[in-house]
Amino acid sequence: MTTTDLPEGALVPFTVYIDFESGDLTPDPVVLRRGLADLAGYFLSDVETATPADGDMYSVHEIRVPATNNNLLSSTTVLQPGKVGDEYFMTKGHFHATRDRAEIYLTLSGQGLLVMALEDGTTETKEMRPGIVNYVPGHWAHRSVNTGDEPLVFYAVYIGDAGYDYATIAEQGFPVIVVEGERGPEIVANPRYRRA
Ligand code: S6P
Ligand code: ZN
Repeated sequence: MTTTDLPEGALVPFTVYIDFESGDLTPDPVVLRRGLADLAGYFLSDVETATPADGDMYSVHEIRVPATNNNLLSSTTVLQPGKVGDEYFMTKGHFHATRDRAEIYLTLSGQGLLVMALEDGTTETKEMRPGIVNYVPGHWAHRSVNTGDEPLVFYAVYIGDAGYDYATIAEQGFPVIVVEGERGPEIVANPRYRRA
């Protein structure tokens, strides 16, 4: 089949392999790597106090298709274990720029928590472990947190034109944070949360 045979907007079917342990794709266009410096200001403590302190926090590996609402974008995220102060390593977190766009997370390896929040400050936190599908409806900001000792690897599928609004979370934070308590992970109020 030549591309001239395709209906408008259609793509040629393709296949990608995902290594569930590493999160690597084949083929693998890694689109994003975020280190401690990129997360400066996201934790209560200074990122320079992080353990481990080697600078890497997470990578995103995307299965690329045009970012339009007739396509499903998808990616793996590999979030390393570690802490900044008492807070576990986490993603920046975002609302979708097109607020009503939903998303699905399937955890492939590791363990963690998925923290979600509406703009009015309502929160929901759900477990992430291999086999769990987390449905993130539109309008919910979402952040994943690695509460384990191994990389947290998950596969996310989202409507192509969802986009990213990082600024709201960067300014306001999430209403809750996830810290290591005496008996494991604890979800506590974020003293720095500012509602719009
Ligand atoms: C995209 C989806 C994920 C995140 C990734 C990194 O809609 O939610 O692929 O982009 O987990 O998190 P963040 O908050 O830095 O984009
Ligand atoms: Zn998202």
